[in-house]
Amino acid sequence: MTFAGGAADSTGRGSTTGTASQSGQKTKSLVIFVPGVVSGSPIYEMLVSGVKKAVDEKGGANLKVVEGGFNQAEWESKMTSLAASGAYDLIISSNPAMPAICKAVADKFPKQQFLLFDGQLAGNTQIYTLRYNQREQAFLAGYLAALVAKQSGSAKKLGLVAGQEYPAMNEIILPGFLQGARMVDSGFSVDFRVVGNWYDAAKGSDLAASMIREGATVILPIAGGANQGVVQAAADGNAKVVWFDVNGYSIKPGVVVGSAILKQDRAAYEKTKLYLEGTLPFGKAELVGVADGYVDFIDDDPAYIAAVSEAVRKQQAEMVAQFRSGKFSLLENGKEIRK
Ligand code: RBF
Repeated sequence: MTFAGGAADSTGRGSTTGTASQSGQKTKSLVIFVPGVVSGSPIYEMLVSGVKKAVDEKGGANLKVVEGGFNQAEWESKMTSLAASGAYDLIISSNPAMPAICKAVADKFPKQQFLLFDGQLAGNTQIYTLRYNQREQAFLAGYLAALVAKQSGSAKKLGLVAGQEYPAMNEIILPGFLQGARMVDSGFSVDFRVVGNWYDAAKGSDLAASMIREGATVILPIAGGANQGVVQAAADGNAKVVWFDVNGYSIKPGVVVGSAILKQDRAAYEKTKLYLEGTLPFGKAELVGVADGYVDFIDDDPAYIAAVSEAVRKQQAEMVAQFRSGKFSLLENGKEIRK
């Protein structure tokens, strides 16, 4: 008999109705492979906290977190080592590059299962993926950014600082940001610049400062640890920032004027829980957006209310309400759907 040690906790004395031990299932071992580092990348922080919450709540499972670091050339071999060890029932990860890497590893290790977020691969029975409608997320960021820029009376120019170029950035996020801005005024353009990694705050700051000199008034940083540099340059240059993925208002109140978020913590919690319950639909690729409750714009934070005029907040709220109710939605290719 296998002892389901993971189900025990400090209060586990006496008559707890442990699920894993009683059903005779073995303790599950889970590992989160972070493609980068956790610190400075909220999308990874949410991944870890959501998975941890599910594991703590369900019991009967072990969890390890492994940071893959910033050398992307090493990710596949590191992932291969995790699978080859045979130590983990489930490998969890997140970013658009992971499905292809995990598919290659899955082919070599047919028993290894994967739970992947922020990426897409359908039809592989070892892999489940969930990604977010980032056209909607970026649209809401762009709409607010343009409202703020327009109200300030400055040039119709926004900025986007990305860690690197990748298909979701070039084909979904950047065009979505521009689409949102142009819904406010068709004269808007976006100055797009790339740091070249996900950590260099000095480079992020230089790029943002240069954009600001050339007329950009509101900047969207999507560059992990380099985002801090963008915020500093905006504060120094009297520009504004729209945050992505999590609530960023407290990072620099008055400078951060919007937060277009993903609920990756919620998704990671829910899908890990399904896995532990034995009902995660491997082979499926899901896409979730604002109306599903996984993408949103935070408009009730006191720092947002303090930083942004009532007129702008009202217009933004009307747009957000349409997305939340499902009256207005966007396909990832930008097609507008009105119900
Ligand atoms: N986003 C981060 O915040 N930190 C990272 O270290 C990071 N690394 C990435 C590496 C690759 C290869 C790709 C394609 C994307 C990466 N992203 C990273 C972006 C992330 O997947 C997502 O697009 C953004 O967080 C916006 O939601």
